[in-house]
Amino acid sequence: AEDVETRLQERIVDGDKQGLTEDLDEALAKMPPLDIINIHLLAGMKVVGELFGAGKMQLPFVLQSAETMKAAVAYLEPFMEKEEGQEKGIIVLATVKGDVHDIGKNLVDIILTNNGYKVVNLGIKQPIESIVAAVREHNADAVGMSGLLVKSTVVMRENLERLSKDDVEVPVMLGGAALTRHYVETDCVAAYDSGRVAYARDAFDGLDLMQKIVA
Ligand code: B1M
Repeated sequence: AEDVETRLQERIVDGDKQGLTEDLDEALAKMPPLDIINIHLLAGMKVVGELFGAGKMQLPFVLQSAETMKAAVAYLEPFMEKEEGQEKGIIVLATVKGDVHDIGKNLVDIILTNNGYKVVNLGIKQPIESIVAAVREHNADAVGMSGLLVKSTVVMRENLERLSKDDVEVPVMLGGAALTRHYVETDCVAAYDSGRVAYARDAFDGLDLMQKIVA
């Protein structure tokens, strides 16, 4: 197909890893790795979400798209600029209980890590107990919760209630496609009276918040 940008987007939609690295190399000659991810690969994931939501794509194919996305991100990661020097702060990051979506969370991990933060990435389907334990163990400066399902937005609010109950005061950032800024700034803020909670629209927003939290 046409230009490399279009081909990459199509690879995500089709879940096609054959020749992926060659296309990524070609794209790397034209633009920075984060642009490849944020503009072209995510455009493909958006199409996948639309097709799946409309019943035009079955789950196993969505999974193949996700695996292609992960392979591409893993390939691009070493090409990203890394800030050297002192560790700027520690964040515990997790996809919440009941939710397996982790591509967005892992992008947040990469961007924070490359910008000098230590990320304790707990993985997917994490109950609040594990998050609290990790905060204590690592003496974390912040918690990041991710989740893409509508029901995860409820889990996040419940998690915040639990943090309040346990007198955890660490700042929290929330991200994921089903969240809205309004929900975070009303319901979630109300649920977390012992600490601060903020909404991150994307991974860069997350970096911005982290910079403010540990400033
Ligand atoms: Co699922 N899925 N999925 N899925 N999936 C969605 C989320 C869905 C919207 C698709 C649709 O219907 N159109 C829908 C949710 C519906 C809803 O709740 N309203 C859905 C569904 C229904 C499901 C299942 C229930 C399907 C089923 O089993 N019948 C099931 C859920 C299982 C479970 O969790 N218990 C399921 C499974 C899967 C796969 C396993 C096949 C796969 C995930 C693979 C993986 O992650 N390892 C998958 C995928 C790939 C998607 C879509 C197509 C793409 C998600 C994605 O990776 N996007 C998705 C459609 C969509 O989102 N529109 C969909 C790219 C990623 C970079 O974006 O994670 O949003 P995102 O991250 C963004 C921001 O949100 C933000 O930064 C990133 C960009 O910089 N961000 C943060 C995210 N977390 C952050 C945390 C932060 C800060 C920013 O700080 C802490």
